[in-house]
Amino acid sequence: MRVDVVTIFPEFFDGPLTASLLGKARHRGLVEVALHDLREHTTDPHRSVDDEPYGGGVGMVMKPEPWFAAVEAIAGWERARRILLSPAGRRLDQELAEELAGAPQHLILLCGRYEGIDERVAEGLATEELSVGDYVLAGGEAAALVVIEAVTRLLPGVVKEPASVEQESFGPTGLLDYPQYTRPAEFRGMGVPDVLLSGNHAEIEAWRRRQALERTKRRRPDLLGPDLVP
Ligand code: JA8
Repeated sequence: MRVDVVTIFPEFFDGPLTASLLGKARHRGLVEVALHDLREHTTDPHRSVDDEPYGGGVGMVMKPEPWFAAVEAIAGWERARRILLSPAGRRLDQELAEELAGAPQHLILLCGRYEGIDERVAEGLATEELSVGDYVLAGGEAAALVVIEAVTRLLPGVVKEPASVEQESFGPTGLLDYPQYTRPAEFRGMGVPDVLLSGNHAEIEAWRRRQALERTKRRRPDLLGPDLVP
């Protein structure tokens, strides 16, 4: 998988891309992430990336030219999924993350800032707009990191135990995960459900299925489908 990120803050990504799962996946060559500074694609002496909105109003709007220049300088850009992070985009979910992890294994993530981006970037450059949730961030960078992490951990060989991807919340079961415990058996007066200490694997599996279903009903009834929403 190849991911190109266009941003005015490439340094925003330094920590998250080197630490933990992403750092390891990059080190192992399972995902390649390249950062592109939008300002490098400006042509004026002030390296301007924004301007006043036509029609007036508050704030600044990001200019289209640097976006087109930055993306068109990326090899293979025409065949890539070119994703503009935006609160107005399609909401990312596990199904979309799985789709993005498949072909064409080349993503270009466009991270906007300010009050908005000239609409011609969404219309004529991006293939789609994507949001990570119904709240407004200060820019697309944190959203891009969410996309990169959600997609990377689905790539073959990134997560050691494929079973941990299969049974997790929003995984193929469509349910939230069951509660987990480890030692000690008693901690600050809080115990561990007896069934987990019983060694009875059939009973443990039945308990886990019941717990997953119960907590999904209680916390996220929307995941069980419209019929089951109270
Ligand atoms: C924002 Br500014 C900006 C750019 C992209 C996104 S995605 C999201 N939820 N908020 C804000």
